[in-house]
Amino acid sequence: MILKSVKFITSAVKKSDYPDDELAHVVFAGRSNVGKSSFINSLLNVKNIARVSQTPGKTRLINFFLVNETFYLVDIPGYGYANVSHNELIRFANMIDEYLTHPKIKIAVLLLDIRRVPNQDDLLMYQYFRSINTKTLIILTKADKLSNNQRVKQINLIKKSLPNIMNEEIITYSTKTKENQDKIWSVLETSLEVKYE
Ligand SMILES: Nc1nc2c(ncn2[C@@H]2O[C@H](COP(=O)(O)OP(=O)(O)O)[C@@H](O)[C@H]2O)c(=O)[nH]1
Ligand SMILES: [Mg+2]
Repeated sequence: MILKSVKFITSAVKKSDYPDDELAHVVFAGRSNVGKSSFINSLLNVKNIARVSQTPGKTRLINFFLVNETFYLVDIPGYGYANVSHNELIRFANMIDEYLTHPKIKIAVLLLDIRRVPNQDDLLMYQYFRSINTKTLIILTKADKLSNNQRVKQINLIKKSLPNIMNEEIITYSTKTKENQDKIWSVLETSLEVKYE
């Protein structure tokens, strides 16, 4: 895949803020600190496009990036923040729920840390995508942090915790080695039903 352009489009809290066109969406979700910003930057081969999601005030918004003028990469806020008030959590959950009903979502990429067993928030997110029949790709981040033996063990543990997961829906990644980058793009391209050469 050749990246021609990546542009930050907007930050949204509600429906009326979303881009108003027919382009496909690819959603990226994951617990905070799972490596989501690093993954997006690495996948797009850019130094810091996901930086927008980290600037204060935009961290808890839904950020839209337009890729190759063809589809939106949608970065939804990392869940599982500590020190967030109950009201803030509810507001946040409503904002995400509302977005996830968007009809143009073609695939959801759920990031999980390869070293951890998915927690309740991760499982909820996974079940949610399943329940709305959204195609899901699980990325196991920070794969470089484990030995080959540990990896196999963790992949099996994680798979066991995800009901009905298929082998081809789970791919390891590392920003250090960029392993499986082509494979990931190819899954995304297939879901988007377009070919970027
Ligand atoms: N070794 C290693 N560290 C990573 C990798 N991906 C992310 N990190 C580190 O994990 C931490 C959290 O990453 P960040 O992208 O900010 O996570 P986010 O909160 O999900 O956006 C940072 O210190 C990153 O450098 C990876 O593939 N390998
Ligand atoms: Mg981030």
